[in-house]
Amino acid sequence: MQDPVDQRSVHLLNGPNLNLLGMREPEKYGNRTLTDIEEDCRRHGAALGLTVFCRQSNHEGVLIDWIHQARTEAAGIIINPGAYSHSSVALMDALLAVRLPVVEVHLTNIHRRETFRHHSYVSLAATGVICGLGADGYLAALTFLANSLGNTPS
Ligand code: CA2
Repeated sequence: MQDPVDQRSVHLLNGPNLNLLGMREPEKYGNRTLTDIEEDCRRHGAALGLTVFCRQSNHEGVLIDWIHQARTEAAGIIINPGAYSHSSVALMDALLAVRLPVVEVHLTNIHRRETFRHHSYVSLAATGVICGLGADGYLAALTFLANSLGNTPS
């Protein structure tokens, strides 16, 4: 029999090009590297009683495999799908299939940017969407999941 899902585990997934954070276009995406942001998320998650597993990929299929993996290992998903938000029906289908709480995060306010960024397929599978708050958006997503999963710090 499969192990029960760890109700305190959250998988944080970042999509294409987000490995470049802090190295290019700081005026748009900020100075912090993805490693900095992931460390903050693990620390904030721990204070909320959550274990946060962080991964980034530039490949759609890899992200889909990780979403499937979250089905049996995580209580919730936080995902910044990058540009795949605006194109990937496959990511949307994967997120719908796993039936977990999903928070979609964008560093920038996608509604103040080019028209093609205004629509996200992933939003159709998300419990909620946070955009425009920079890296704080990930922390807000963790706070939401901790509250909705009923976790308390140990
Ligand atoms: O605002 C966001 O978080 C986005 O998901 C970022 C994506 C963009 O395609 C989405 O429309 C909104 C782009 C990620 C690119 O990341 C970079 C980071 C540093 C330097 C260059 C790109």
